[in-house]
Amino acid sequence: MSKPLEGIKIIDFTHVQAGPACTQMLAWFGADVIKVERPGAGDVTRSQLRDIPGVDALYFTMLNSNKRSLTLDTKTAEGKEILTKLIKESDVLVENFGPGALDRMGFTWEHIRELNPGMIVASVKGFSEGHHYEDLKVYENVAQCAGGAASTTGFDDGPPTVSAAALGDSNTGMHLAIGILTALRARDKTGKGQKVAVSMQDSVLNLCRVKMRDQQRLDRVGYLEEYPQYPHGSFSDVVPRGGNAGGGGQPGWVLKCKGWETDPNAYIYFTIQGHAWAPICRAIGKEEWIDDPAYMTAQARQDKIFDIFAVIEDWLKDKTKFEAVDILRKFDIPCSPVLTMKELANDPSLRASGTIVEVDHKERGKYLTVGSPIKFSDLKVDIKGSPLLGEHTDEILESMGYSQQQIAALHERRVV
Ligand code: CAO
Repeated sequence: MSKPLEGIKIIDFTHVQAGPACTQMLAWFGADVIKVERPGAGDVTRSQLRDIPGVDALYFTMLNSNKRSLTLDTKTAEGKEILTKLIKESDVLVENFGPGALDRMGFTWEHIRELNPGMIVASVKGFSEGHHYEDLKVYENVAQCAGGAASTTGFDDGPPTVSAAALGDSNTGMHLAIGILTALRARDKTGKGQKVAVSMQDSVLNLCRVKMRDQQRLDRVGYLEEYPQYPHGSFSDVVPRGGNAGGGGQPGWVLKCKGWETDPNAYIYFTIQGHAWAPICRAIGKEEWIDDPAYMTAQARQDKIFDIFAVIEDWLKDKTKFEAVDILRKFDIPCSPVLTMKELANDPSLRASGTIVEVDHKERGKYLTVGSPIKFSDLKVDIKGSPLLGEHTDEILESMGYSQQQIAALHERRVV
């Protein structure tokens, strides 16, 4: 079956996580993604946090599946010549170098556009162009702090806290993928390429939209009723850290289950969805609360929400997180066990859906990765192992018209 992005050739100048997450997804959907790496070294994640000596680290293999690897020193004249040819025959160039690196290499947007007017040049930077921090290099947690996630995450009595979810990296990559697909659609109509730029700060902020909502509510009314600080604590003039409170109109919290004293993940997330109040009361054996004016509306419950959670925890104390959810699901209550990476890795449903997949790697053998979170009715996403450094250099150069002799000479001079 032909894949939707088949025929789209992408020069993948990305490294670490933000860029590779984007190009990996495009490769899954059929694009020919040529990862261009420095000879001898490659993407720094090949050697970061290795679990097997001398073998590409999981950090690399889990972000670079379905790609081809071309080694090329783009700072040499011959390397620039090869890159120039590649630009002429490709559709998209994706990069997440530090600010100005592509320009310093001699490939400004203007120059690339001259070489190939249909080319889409997609970039990730820490901050957007013209921003007063535009010169900064940025990693994941830096972006989470710059984008408003850290100041609003954690508990009121603790420091700003970063999330384990890659809001700065992979999230930015997903934004970039949307930008690239949009630019490809525009090119279908106009024949022209364009520059697509996504900043990590903006991408984090985009996911913190409801916190910006809360800032404006706070400015107007001086409190935020769904935060644990309300009504017993106090508010300053900035959105506080809300702990595990539900971010929407539904109060929620992480609640202890049987075994929490020894198992740090023996918890469920419990949501008190307004219209589910009666089923909640029935589920936890508190029928008398259903029609009690002191409990029957969300507003009436607000000042005793933590007392209510304490009662639910008492109900949970002889149930494991899985037993609890199995009961609560029958009452249509939005909840989930707090799942560990180990539980997720072995989850039969995730294996069956292809969200957790086992892939083969030439040197490492089998490893687990996270497959496509997007499911299609007419596309089966087939996840392949990541390429070894320079694994496809010769075949790519041959397809560009270089002879065996020329390729051997390029290897000799360490251009590839
Ligand atoms: N051949 C020759 N040179 C190459 C090359 C190749 N194939 N590929 C890269 N290079 C060179 C670049 O030209 C650049 O050289 P100069 O700085 O001399 O111009 C250098 O390698 C790469 O620089 P860099 O700034 O990208 O790398 P770094 O390790 O210093 O910084 C990072 C890493 C991630 C902080 C920076 O790339 C960055 O801020 N990127 C944008 C934001 C981003 O994506 N961050 C997320 C990363 S995931 O957490």
